[in-house]
Amino acid sequence: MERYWNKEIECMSREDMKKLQDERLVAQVKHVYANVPYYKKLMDEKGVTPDDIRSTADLHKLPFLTKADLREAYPYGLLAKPLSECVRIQSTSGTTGKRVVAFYTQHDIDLWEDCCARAITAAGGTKDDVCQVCYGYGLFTGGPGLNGGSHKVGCLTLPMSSGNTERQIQFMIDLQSTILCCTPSYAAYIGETLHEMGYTTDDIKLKAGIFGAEPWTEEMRREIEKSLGIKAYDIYGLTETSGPGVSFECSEQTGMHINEDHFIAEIIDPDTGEVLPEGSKGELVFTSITKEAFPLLRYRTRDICVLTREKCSCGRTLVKMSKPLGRSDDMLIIRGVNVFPSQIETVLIEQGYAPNYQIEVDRVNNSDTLDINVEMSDDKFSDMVKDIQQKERELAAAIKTMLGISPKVHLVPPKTIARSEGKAVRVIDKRKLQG
Ligand code: DLL
Repeated sequence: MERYWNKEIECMSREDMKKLQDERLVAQVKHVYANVPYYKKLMDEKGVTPDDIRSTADLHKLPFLTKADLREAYPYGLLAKPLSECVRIQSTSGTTGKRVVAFYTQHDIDLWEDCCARAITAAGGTKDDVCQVCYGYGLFTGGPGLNGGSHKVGCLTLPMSSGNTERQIQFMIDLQSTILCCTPSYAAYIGETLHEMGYTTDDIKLKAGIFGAEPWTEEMRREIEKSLGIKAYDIYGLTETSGPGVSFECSEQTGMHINEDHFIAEIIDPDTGEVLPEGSKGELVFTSITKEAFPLLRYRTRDICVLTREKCSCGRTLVKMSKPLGRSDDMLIIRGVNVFPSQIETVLIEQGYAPNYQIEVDRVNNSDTLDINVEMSDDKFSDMVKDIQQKERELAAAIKTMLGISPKVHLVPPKTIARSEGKAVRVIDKRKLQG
C-alpha cells in the first residue's frame, strides 16, 4: 500500500496544482523584487516588473540565476529576509573559492523537513521505524535534512553522520534500524562491510534506503538492494534549493517526484537558455515559490535531466524527473564532495607547477578514487627526483585543504601528459555513472 505524507498535495489535480503555483509565484516575485536588490537589478535590466508575472506561463520572462550570481552576491546579497529572522545556514562542499551559503528562517526549515518527510513516507517510513541517518551532519544539507524529516514522520532517529562503518553496522543490528539514509556509494560500502564482518541480511531489519547526493546507476541500485536486502529509493536536491527533498522516488522507482507546491521545474537548452517542451533532455531550472530567506528564481542547477508527466502507479500527480544524466558544467562529485577541476588547477599554480595535469576518477570497492597526474617542469625535474614523494605529499595536502578530500598525487616527468589539439582532456572519469 502506497503511503503519502500529504496526500492532498502529492495527488492534487494538475489544475489545482497550477493554481497554487500561480498564486505562490506571483507572491514570491513581489517578495524578491521588494527585498533582494541584486535580483531587482537583474529584472530591471531585462525590463520585467512584478506586474508582468501573473502566472507560471510568465515564468520564462524572468532572468536566470546561476552559481556565478551566488558567488558575486556572497554572502548576504540574495537574502530576502533580515538576518535576525534567519535561524540556520547550510553550505555546499568545496566549490571554487567562495562556497554557496543558504539561509533559512524557521518556516523554511519546516517546509524543507516536510519535503524530506514526504520522501521517507514514500519509502514506507512511519513512526514505528528506526531511521539511521549516515549522511554528513554539519554544513552539508544531507544529515540535517533527513534528520528533520525523520523526526517529522516520528521515526526513532539515529543521527549517526558518516564514517566508522563497523559502528554503523553494530548500531544497525543492536537498534534494529529499518531505514538507512546515506549516499549510494556509502550504502554499498556498508553492505560490503556487513558481509565482511560475517553477517547476512538475516541479522539486520533494514527494509528501505533513501540514497542521493551523487549520481548512481540502476546496476548499483540492484547491488545495494541485494547486499542489504532492501528497496533502495533515490532522493535529489541541492543546497541552493534547501537540500535533499526537492524530489524523491516512490514505489515505482522510475524517477523522482518533484515537490511542485514548493518548486517549479523547467527544462532549458543549456546553450541558448530556451525553455524546452516536456520530455526533452536539458538543464533543470528551479524556482522556489515558498522559501522566505533564500528564494532563488529560475536557478540553473546545471543538472541535465528529463521531466515527465506520465501517470505514475503510486497515485502521485507530481511531475517526475529522471536521474540526473550528467552536468552542463564540469563539476564532479567525488565521495559526495562537489569538485571543479579549476580548483585543482588553482592549487597547482599556487604551488609553482604548470597547469599540465590530468585528473582520474574511478570507483573501486564502491568508493571513489581521485588520482592526479601532475607534470614536473624541465628545469625543476632533476632537482625534484630526489624528493618526489615529499613533493607529492605536499601537493596532496594543499589539494586536500582546497577540496576537503584527499587525492593521490603522482608527479610525472616533463612532457608526458598528452597534449591536446583542442580542449585539454583534464578529467578521465571511469565510473560509468550514467546507467
Ligand atoms: O547533495 C543535497 C542532497 C543531500 C541530496 C542528500 C540528496 C541527499 P549539494 O551538495 O549542493 O546538495 O549538491 C547538489 O548533487 O546539483 C546534483 O548534481 C547532485 N545530486 C544530488 N542528488 C542527486 C541524485 C546535495 N539523487 C548536486 N542523483 C546536484 C544524482 C545528485 N545527483
